[in-house]
Amino acid sequence: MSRLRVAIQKSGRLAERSQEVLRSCGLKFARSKDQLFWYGQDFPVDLLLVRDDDIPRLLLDGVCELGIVGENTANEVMLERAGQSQLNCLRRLGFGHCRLSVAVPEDRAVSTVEELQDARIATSYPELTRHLLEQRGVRATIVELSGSVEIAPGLGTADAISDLVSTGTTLRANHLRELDVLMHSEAALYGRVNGISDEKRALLQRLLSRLEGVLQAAESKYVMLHAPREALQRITELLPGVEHPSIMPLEGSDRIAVHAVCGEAVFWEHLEALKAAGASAILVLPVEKMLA
Ligand code: PRT
Ligand code: ZN
Repeated sequence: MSRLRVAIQKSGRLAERSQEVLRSCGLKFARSKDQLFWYGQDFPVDLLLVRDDDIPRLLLDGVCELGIVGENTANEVMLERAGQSQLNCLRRLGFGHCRLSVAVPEDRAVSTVEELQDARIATSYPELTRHLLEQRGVRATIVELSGSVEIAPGLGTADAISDLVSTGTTLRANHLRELDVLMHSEAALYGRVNGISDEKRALLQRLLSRLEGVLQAAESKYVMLHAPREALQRITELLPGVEHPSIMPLEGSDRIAVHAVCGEAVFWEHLEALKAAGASAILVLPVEKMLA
């Protein structure tokens, strides 16, 4: 029987959430002693635990069918291998958010990246940085570094940097100023869709549909309330992400019960507006699983 292999980061910023998202799809794993290969117990999907930078190449080389990695890393490798077969981004996963930004020393008098024509830019993302700068008409000399990019301007080896930023603390600590964002990134599930057997493709579809359910459920809320029958249209409009709620009559009353799955976040403001439209007994419940 066919099995799928998913590569995830062994340790680091994406490791825990990657395991979590697969577990929430009902996958369970028996950990091996070397910790690099986890066998899937109830569902024929195994895990490969590796460095995040290796994930796109493992996919492209056919070692695994799926991988969870930052869009920044996937795009860097795809640009390296431009013209060859590429990866499919199957689903963004909603964690590992960051941005690839250009930063300059605080005291440097520039206000746009366009002013960095022919400057030396240090980065761990040479292809991505070159590509995104070229799109904006900026030709730069890329100084490739594998880490500690933020110290390059201080050492005099670069005029600016292009690096991942989340809170901005690292930039501030190194007296750098964020000039502009080149791209936003988050963790995503990538896959090799071509050149896999029909059996593997069917497994992949099953896993994707579970994943879609988990991610949609995480964003959804089940809302129950009572309302005057004549307010139904207004109430439906006020429920975020709802088109067709379920309606039930209430015994001995001219009011109705309305149940709906809200596909978007439900805030206090929504509840207050519902109440003002005549709703009462409003309950908001989390949704655990969903299958469309
Ligand atoms: O060992 P391995 O190679 O697997 O891990 P790694 O050290 O290369 O990667 P890791 O775990 O640091 O990051 C994995 C992925 O997390 C990245 O490819 C991004 O997709 C994502 N991510 C999200 C980040 C950040 N946020 C982030 N802030 N990756 C790195 N950083 C670094 C950044 O490079 C800078 O040094 O954090 C510093 C800036 O953070 P702030 O909060 O000070 O702005
Ligand atoms: Zn890495």
